[in-house]
Amino acid sequence: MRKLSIIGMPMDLGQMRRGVDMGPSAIRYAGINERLKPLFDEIHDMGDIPIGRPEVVIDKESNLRNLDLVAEKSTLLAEKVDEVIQSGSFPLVLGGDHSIAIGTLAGVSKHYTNLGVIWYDAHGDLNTAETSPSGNIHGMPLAASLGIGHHSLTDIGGYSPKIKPEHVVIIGARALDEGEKILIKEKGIKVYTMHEIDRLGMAKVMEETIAYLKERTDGVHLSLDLDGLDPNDAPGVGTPVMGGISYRESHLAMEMLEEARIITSAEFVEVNPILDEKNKTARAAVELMGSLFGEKLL
Ligand code: EXY
Ligand code: MN
Ligand code: MN
Ligand code: MN
Repeated sequence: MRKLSIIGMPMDLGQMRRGVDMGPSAIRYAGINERLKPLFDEIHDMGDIPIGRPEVVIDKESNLRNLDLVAEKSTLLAEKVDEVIQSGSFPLVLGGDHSIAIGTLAGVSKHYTNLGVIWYDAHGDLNTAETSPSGNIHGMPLAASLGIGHHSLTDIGGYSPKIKPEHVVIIGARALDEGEKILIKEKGIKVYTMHEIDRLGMAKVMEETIAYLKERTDGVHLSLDLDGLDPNDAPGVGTPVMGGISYRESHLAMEMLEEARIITSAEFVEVNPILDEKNKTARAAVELMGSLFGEKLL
């Protein structure tokens, strides 16, 4: 029996552009439930984790924006995700800015010995308070999940690290800060930048990614930041970077993941309907989910 649980995480506290808190609504409006219904025996839309409208607070000691709030809300998400996995259902989390991944991974990783992660993103999200140019936590969730950064972020769920660097594959990178580049080299994180995607083609990139993770991991989380896609295909994001992965290449990537049957949890983040063109980015997210979960044309 194939069960899916959808969890909305309308959190915009990890960055400064309002509107990404409406991501889950935009994705539901784009028809996620109807689209995925034929692909599962059961779909349970669990609604949204309550975030409220808290005031922006900058942590005095670390300078991190909304540190305590992000930690508090991430804990709620981690508990919900944990519950979903325990019930034998596939957790699909809708963001929210990418800081939500801290909570998602805290809920997922305890169920695996060696959890793999595909980080589909223009960015590395490998900053810490020390290396961040912005103080925005959405630029830090991958580092935090690796156990690097402020303890309030690394210790969500009461354990750290959530993942090991050799089990991470970043796909689509084209905007990395200096500290992130150093960390990637130091930890030996596998990265397919846009250069490799152009040069090898997405099919080869995914073949290699799948083989790499199959060999090393017992489950794979897909953390898909819509800004991994080119802004022409996904304009509704807070930190767009030109020259990204195309809509077609992204479909191919999702189809290959589906064929390989390696994905055990997923999140789609950074959809900001205020910055979007007629909900194009949320619609792209839903269409990609269709491919990820096995929609077939014929
Ligand atoms: N690297 C920049 C920072 O840390 O501020 C930008 C981060 C954007 C993070 C996003 C959504 O993937
Ligand atoms: Mn990101
Ligand atoms: Mn990004
Ligand atoms: Mn196709």
